[in-house]
Amino acid sequence: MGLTPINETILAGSGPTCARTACARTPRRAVAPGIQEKIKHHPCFSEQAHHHYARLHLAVAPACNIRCHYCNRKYDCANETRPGVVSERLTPEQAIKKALVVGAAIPQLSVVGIAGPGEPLANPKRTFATLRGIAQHAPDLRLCLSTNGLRLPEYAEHLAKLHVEHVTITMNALDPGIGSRIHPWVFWDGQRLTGERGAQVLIEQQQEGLRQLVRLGVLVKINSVMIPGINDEHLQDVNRLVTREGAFMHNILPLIAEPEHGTFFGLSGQRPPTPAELKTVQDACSGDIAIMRHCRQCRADAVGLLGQDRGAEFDMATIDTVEVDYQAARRRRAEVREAIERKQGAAGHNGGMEVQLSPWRSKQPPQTPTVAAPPLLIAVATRGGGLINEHFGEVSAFLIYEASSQGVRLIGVRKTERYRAGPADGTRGEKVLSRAVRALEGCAAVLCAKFGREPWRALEAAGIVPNAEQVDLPIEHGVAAVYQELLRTGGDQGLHPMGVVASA
Ligand code: CLF
Ligand code: SF4
Repeated sequence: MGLTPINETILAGSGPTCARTACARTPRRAVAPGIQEKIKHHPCFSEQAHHHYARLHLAVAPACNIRCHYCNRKYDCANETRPGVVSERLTPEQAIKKALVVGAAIPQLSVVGIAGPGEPLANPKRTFATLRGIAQHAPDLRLCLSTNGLRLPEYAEHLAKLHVEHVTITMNALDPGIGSRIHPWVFWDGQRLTGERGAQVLIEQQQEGLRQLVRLGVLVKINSVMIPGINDEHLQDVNRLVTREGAFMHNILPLIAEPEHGTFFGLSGQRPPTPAELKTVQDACSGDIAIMRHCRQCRADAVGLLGQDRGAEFDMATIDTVEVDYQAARRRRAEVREAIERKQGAAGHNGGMEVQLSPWRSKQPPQTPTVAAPPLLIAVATRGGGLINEHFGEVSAFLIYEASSQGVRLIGVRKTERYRAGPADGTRGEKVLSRAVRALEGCAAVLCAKFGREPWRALEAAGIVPNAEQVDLPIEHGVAAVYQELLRTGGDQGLHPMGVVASA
């Protein structure tokens, strides 16, 4: 598709042209300056930060104290990205060295988290030794922890004392009947409690842990796994409670359940939600709490920007041979942060919540739209920096943007498998390609740095416009430009709202 340059008239007339206007339109609580400071470098707690800052997960916590029907910690594969999965388990000493080495090699590193492969607070000695070591040797790195919450009330104060500023609690239910269908048992007080008894204890501990962390000034994100037919209709209740109790953000994730993962849900045929189902629940929950829409469902040993896992570069055999000048590494991280902040300042982003709805910015004053334009979904391939800069064949997850007369906003992430990964096997390639095209269902266009011939044809055949003309442009500008082009040409192509092409 040939694209005209950005049409400033349509851009300006399509909606608000500054973040302030977007905020005014979006029912969302204001972010206090102190909180802004805490989230602006955190790739999970700030949507804008995820384009620029990296996280590291240290896999020091092998044991777990509950059972989740979506988890199997035995399964590992280099291409597998989901919580609970790791290639190497680390001692606290190894983990601290890894953090220092990664922090020198990736100066965008801003957060070090412990997220498994089991439950960090079921392995308190290892977890706290690791957190203490990082705080001592690299105090500029923020500490983060992800927990099932069972032992949170016991350790909340300890976490706050160690300056763990961000904690995620996975909370899937408030109702023990629903909870027991997800968590069949919990290990509590020396015994295994099954069914609703176990779920009840878990739920009470999670809520008490949340209250304590909020009281201690720790920012809490709630992760809820959406499981159709089990807790999908219940998640709004969870959302109301965690909002009331002071959680900062709610991340509603789709269940991952493939038979080859060997999980109960994978083997029993439990289906994940469709992207539309997930978005409906996320939209219904977005009121007075930030809704996370850019989660990548990371491995418990993930390294790098959220969309660019570099774990394979940092195995312990390699790390053991590396010498690092830690002071120089820290200075370099500070320089990189300053450079990113300057860039964000120039672009008008402040790393805060307004970026959940990021209107494109026009050089022209706003004008009244002449037409009511339909919203369209547009997929983007990026490897970071907030730019359209990834090859279609290298994408492991597309960012999905909704463009409308109101602006451009990120509404989700759709995972796929890298088309160019693995052996050049025709059958595998076809399968991966058809899965990638299916992942883009409902999208009007996909913007990448480059496409191979086969993907280009497959996308066109599916009624999805491939576009490689926005390379290295900021995502929102590229999406805005393509949106206008689609509106301009859509009449000829039978383009319908939300990206469905009538002839496809
Ligand atoms: Fe890791 Fe989690 Fe901290 Fe982020 S991940 S412990 S809050 S630093 Fe982030 Fe990964 Fe989603 Fe987790 S994208 S799975 S929400
Ligand atoms: Fe797996 Fe985490 Fe659940 Fe434990 S709490 S069973 S590690 S998903």
